[in-house]
Amino acid sequence: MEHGEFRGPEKRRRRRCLVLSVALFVALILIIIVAVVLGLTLRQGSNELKHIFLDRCQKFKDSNCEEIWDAFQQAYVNRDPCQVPMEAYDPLVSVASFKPSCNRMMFWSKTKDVVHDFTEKRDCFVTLEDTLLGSVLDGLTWCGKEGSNETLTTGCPGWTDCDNNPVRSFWNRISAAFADVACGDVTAMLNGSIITPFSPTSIFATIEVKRFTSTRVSNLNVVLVTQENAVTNCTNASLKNLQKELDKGIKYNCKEVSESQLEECSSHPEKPCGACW
Ligand code: DVN
Repeated sequence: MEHGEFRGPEKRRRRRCLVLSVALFVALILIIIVAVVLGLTLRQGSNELKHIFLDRCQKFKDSNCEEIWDAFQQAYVNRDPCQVPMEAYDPLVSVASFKPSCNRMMFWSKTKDVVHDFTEKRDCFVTLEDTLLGSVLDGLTWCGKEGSNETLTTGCPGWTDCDNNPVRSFWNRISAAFADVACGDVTAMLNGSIITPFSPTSIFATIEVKRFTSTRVSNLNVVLVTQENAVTNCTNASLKNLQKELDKGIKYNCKEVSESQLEECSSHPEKPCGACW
């Protein structure tokens, strides 16, 4: 066999090796680029959340925001995001405790937008979302994972994916703390456009109402927000359940108030607080 005959296959083999080596090298570079971009994105998400948290926290005078951030993080960092019970946030509630606002506390259920539209325009009521802990994370999502000290803001379990997820446990825990300081006349804005304004699975029902005690709370005033197509009224069966759930000694009353009446009242912040219903 002529020496030259080896050159053909040998040449082709070398060329194949070269192409394969270049392909592997390019693939390795791409993997490194993806890993770095992913790492930066995750870190950016974590830094962004902390920035928002501290920015909102600093609106509350005399708050040690770094200490509050550290107490917040310890609840979920380096933990399975479906194994974060509400008690994990106990140290956070300790460093950012709630102050009672007797006769001004507003609870709500299925009325998030209308209640905050109302309370923002008039300085009559305080909702959980008006407090430090209720505002720093409102509308945000976060979690951790085992083996990492990162705060993740993507790839986290959703509200219903598992009970003990970081976001739901946070809202459950601070809702409990807010209800624990409820005092005097307490108001609850409920939704008259749904069949069960007092939903048995809501935070208001499962956590907050259960913590109203007649030693502090004298009245629960339900404001049932109705629209033209009102679905229900104050005789609703679920509201009767609410009355049964209430601690004995807390007086209950309910008023149907149209959304338009609330809007009209909001546009006249000079009106006395009690004039809207
Ligand atoms: O009294 C209020 C307030 O103090 C708060 O702490 O708890 C009470 C409101 O909770 P709620 O009674 O369960 O009323 P909602 O309207 O069913 O739920 C309140 C919020 O929980 C929702 O607005 C959701 O927050 P979001 O996404 O609008 O920022 C969240 N939520 C409840 N069920 C959810 C859910 N988010 C996603 N999926 C669900 N199934």
